Amino acid sequence: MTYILVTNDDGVQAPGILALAQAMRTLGDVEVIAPATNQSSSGHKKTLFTDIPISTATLADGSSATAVSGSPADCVAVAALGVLKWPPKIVVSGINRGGNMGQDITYSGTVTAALEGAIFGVPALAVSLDKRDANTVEDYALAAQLAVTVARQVMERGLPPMTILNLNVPAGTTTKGLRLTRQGARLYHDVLERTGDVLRIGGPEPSGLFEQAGTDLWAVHRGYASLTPIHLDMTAHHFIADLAAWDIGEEQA
Ligand SMILES: [Mn+2]
Repeated sequence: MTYILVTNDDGVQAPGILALAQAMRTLGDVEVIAPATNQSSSGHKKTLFTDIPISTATLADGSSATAVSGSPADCVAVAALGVLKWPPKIVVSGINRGGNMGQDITYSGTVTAALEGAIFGVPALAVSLDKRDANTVEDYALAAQLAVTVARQVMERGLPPMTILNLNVPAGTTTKGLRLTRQGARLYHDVLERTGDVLRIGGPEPSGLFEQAGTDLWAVHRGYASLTPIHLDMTAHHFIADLAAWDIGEEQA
């Protein structure tokens, strides 16, 4: 039987992971391994040389899961290193409460858990719902359905090395369809709040450059689901020629 690993960053008891796990069961056997608590915005954190407690959790539908007191990437790493059967056919991460578009993907534990799957050589899909107040399993129904459609193709076709897919779904019960997109540009509006020696980063929700056609933010802003292929090679190829002209003692080949 095909085996699917499901994780997230909102925590093992979040409604989005339950919706995702239930949907993925239509494609194969599902194991859920996820952070014990909300690890949103934890980035690609990996816990090394530090204890990582695990426990068994029961989801709201009575199914069991593994709860990890670590980061989303830790969940995938410990699964790969022997906690669970390995490899799965696919790692699916989400469904995140809130979109992960533009530069969000570097902060997102949802996306970085998928990237960890790619590092361990398994095709991976990150799924996010562009709705910050999605608090019921029903809120995630459409995103879960789209995740099944994309995951089925990934399982049939595979993905290139070090490549994941990033699926973002607009709020609501329908979309205008699916767009293949490139990573767009978020605009953050962070505000530093200070109480004596205690700092807090707050402020309004981020926005983005919604008019850049063909981007993730452009598509979701217009009611389309967005699918972006993401690569772990972050080299700025367009800057290499200019950088070569710097006076930094580079050895010529
Ligand atoms: Mn999250």
